[in-house]
Amino acid sequence: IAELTAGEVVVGGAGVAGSSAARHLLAAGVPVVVADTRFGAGQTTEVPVAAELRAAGARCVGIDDLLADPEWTARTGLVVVSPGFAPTHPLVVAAGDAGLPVWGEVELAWRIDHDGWFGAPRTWLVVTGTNGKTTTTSMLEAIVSAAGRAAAACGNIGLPVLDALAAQPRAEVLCAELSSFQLHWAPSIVPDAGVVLNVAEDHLDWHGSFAAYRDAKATALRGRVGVVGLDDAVAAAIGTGPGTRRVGFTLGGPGEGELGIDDGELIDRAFGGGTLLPAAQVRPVGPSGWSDALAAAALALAIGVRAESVTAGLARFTPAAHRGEVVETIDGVEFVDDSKATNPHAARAAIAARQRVVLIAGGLLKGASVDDLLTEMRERLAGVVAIGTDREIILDSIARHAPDVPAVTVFTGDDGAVNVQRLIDGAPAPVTLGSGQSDDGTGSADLVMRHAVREAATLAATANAEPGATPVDAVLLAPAAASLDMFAGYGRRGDSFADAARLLRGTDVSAS
Ligand code: UMA
Repeated sequence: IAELTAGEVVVGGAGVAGSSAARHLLAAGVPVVVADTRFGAGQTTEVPVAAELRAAGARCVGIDDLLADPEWTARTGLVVVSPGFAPTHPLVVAAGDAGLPVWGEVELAWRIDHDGWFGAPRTWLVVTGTNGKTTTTSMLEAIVSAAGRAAAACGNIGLPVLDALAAQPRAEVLCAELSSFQLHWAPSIVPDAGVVLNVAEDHLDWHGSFAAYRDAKATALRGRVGVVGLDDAVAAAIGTGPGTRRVGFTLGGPGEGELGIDDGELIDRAFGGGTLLPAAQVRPVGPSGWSDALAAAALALAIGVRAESVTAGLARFTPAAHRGEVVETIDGVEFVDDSKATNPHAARAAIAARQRVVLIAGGLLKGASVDDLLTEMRERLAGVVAIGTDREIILDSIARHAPDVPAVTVFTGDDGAVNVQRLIDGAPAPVTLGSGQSDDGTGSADLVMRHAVREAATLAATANAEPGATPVDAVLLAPAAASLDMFAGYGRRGDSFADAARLLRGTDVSAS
């Protein structure tokens, strides 16, 4: 690979993707410089991975320190960036100005795979879309494995693609969940088959525009088979090239060349598979689970997996945590952890799977709007509890688009105390219900979550006390936002919700 012998390789970011790239390059004897903000001069905390990378032969530098060195581009043959690096990142801009190639870890993995570093090239199946990627990828891995072929779920799901390539025993089929970031930085990849599940507003701050975000996702459809979600207007409108067989899937009855649902059964009318399995057997329950199952089935069938294996793989599949898990049930109300719903589109799907909910939302909206979510889901909302950095944006949107939905906000004040405020339609200012500090050492994020869950339970109980109203079946954590303002990740946020829900058991939440 010429780019690896043209000088040093600068790896941008020492997170999951960057450290994996650095490790594999170092193992192959390529000189590597790892640049990360956390390695900068004046940064006091020693990053554990730096010691490991240094021991393997890497030079670890701060990004500003690297950019301040006028010689760096002359020494460098290639820049490998982590998915978090946007095209506007100073490292990327400087590399571009110097005419250096910029690859992501997935591009590097593709080149390495096709250069035969780890044996014959694998079969690449790519799953992308705004929502449902992880579930679809996991279902796909289950189906391919059920067919007796060694499969590895990798990419955005957590295992870097390079690590999946290097792993023993060898995986023949890569089930790669790729985010728009990863696809943007992987311009060469041509998967055997790929799917765009759906495309809704997300990561606009990174891509700069919706069109750029959509176009990044569209590259998943460059292979022999390109699968699109027909029920999503944006995905359905993405074109495929002349060499690509286009296959659609829908929750409705499938036309010729499509997969869909007829009479409660998942049906394949594209690859000759016929009836696959009853929708009622698919986990997770509900329309988004069926869509994901159809997409996974299409990709597997596209590489010759037989219908029996699709049936077997889907029948034995169980969803991962934080994706619509029921963590507690109190007085007939389920407490549902969909912490993975990190954008409005995913939150919308989570709400739509229920009849009426009290929603806990908020965190980092990343530039997305919740206006459509609230307008469309208004009838199903018995209340909203807003938390996190962007809670004001949510409250403002409720006031404008769903003023009849009761709203509560929970936040930590400057003094460290947790405040609970209720918005009352028409009132000039929110009513403060109470504030207080933890007396048992609970961290402020967990304390906010506890109050939020309690308030949500109270809103649910109040709504269910109203005669004749549609019953509230769930208190739903579907934040529509990223978690990093409060928690170490969506998993921690979901765990915090589950703990708070369990604490409620046996307490009286009816008083409002
Ligand atoms: N960094 C800098 N400067 C910057 C940005 C980042 O120095 O301007 C450094 C950070 O200090 C840190 C590292 O880069 O050390 C982090 O890199 P990263 O944010 O790109 O993340 P990784 O740890 O490499 O993980 C990435 C994906 N992260 C993102 O896309 C943000 C992981 O997806 C993925 O699992 C992993 O590669 C393996 O492929 C996570 C994610 O949040 C789950 N994905 C987004 C989503 O699902 O919505 C797209």
